[in-house]
Amino acid sequence: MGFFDDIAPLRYEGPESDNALAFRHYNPDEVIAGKRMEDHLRFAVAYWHSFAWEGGDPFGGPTFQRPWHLQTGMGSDMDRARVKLDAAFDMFDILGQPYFCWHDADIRPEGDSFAASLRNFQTIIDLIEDKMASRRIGLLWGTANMFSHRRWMSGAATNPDPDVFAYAAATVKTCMDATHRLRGENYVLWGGREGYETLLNTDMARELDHLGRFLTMVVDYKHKIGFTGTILVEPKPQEPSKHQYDFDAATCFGFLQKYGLEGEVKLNLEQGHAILAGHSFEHEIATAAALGVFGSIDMNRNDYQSGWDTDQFPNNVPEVALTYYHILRAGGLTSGGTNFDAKLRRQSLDARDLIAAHAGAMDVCARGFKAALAMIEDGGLEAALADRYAGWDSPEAQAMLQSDFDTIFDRVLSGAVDPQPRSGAQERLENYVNRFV
Ligand code: XLS
Ligand code: NI
Ligand code: NI
Repeated sequence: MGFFDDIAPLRYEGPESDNALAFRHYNPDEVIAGKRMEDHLRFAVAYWHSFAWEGGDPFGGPTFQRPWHLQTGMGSDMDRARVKLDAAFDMFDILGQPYFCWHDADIRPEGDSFAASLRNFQTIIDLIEDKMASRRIGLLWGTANMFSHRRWMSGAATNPDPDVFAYAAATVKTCMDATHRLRGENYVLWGGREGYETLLNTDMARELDHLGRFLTMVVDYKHKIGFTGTILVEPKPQEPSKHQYDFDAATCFGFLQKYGLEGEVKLNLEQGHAILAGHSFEHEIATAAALGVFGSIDMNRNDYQSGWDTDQFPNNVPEVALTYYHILRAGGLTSGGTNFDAKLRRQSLDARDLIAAHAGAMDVCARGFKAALAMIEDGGLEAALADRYAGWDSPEAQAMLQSDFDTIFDRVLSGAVDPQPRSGAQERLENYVNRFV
């Protein structure tokens, strides 16, 4: 008996349905703005929170007790990894989402050496390849977990110990190879413990240079093996390190530019990380878009009161609508996707909680996306922007940008310039958005 055996594949039943395990708004095949909804939203399930996480928190141990978890599972580590894999693909069949994502450590047990871990990993990758062959599911991205095991406690690429840097490089190579083999569309690097706890023991300039070299090796290796997916860095300001080097989108762009990688690497932005950085999600998306490095999203948010990375499934349509509005303005999710890097609450024990969490999140995203699309098609916000900046359309304004301070000074002194404050109309624009969400 499988973990999800009593749950049938979800169907779209429309907004009036009272079936708890059905889609009310997400209709994968519905064509909107010239594309199937599935192809706009590009949903992905995160293997780690859904299958590897056991429901622990800093005050207590596992609550979930899945058949593949250590405490409750049968057989060897590899036996349990296979049971977990079967359960994962059973859930993918139920949800029918087009993508999933993994860290190496989510899918394979750690062995007692690098070579042993790699053997486990390759065995599981073979099994994943088989399962993917008979299904319509793709890998949105693969990544390496270089933050859980104690060897990574002082960082991976930024570790003071060159042996750890080496272990990290070899690990990322294997994860990139597997991602390439499974035809992954992106490869992600979230800077787990690439940061510091105290400057008393940290040579920041050296660590940043090492991180720059490491990322350059990632890009070189991508080209060497002919991986055509996008390399994505995922910003986060703190947690687990007190200070993470990839603080936010703007910080990451500065880093990429310093090491000459801004044409090679894009960003995977996560709503919860934006919140931790004191930003809105749309701020991060608009920043990345303005700098030409928008790539993909992790659509999981934090609790606004608790102050840590709670990784909740999205459940706020107006927020999601603004997120997709800015994504659509940036050209949509091209090779990126909407990954649910999200976990259940610790008390949500049941298989159907996991299905309902994803179904609800997909519905919230579909509603937000439709609202965003309606705003784009109506054009109200775009028209308001065009009007607000209309002064810059004049030849004089454009010429000014090409001139210099003295020329501008002369024009202002002559009395030709007379600034008149205008309303920013924020309430009217907020009311406008409210008509769509
Ligand atoms: C942690 C990150 C992580 C990345 C993948 O906060 O969100 O889950 O998405 O390593
Ligand atoms: Ni996160
Ligand atoms: Ni994430």
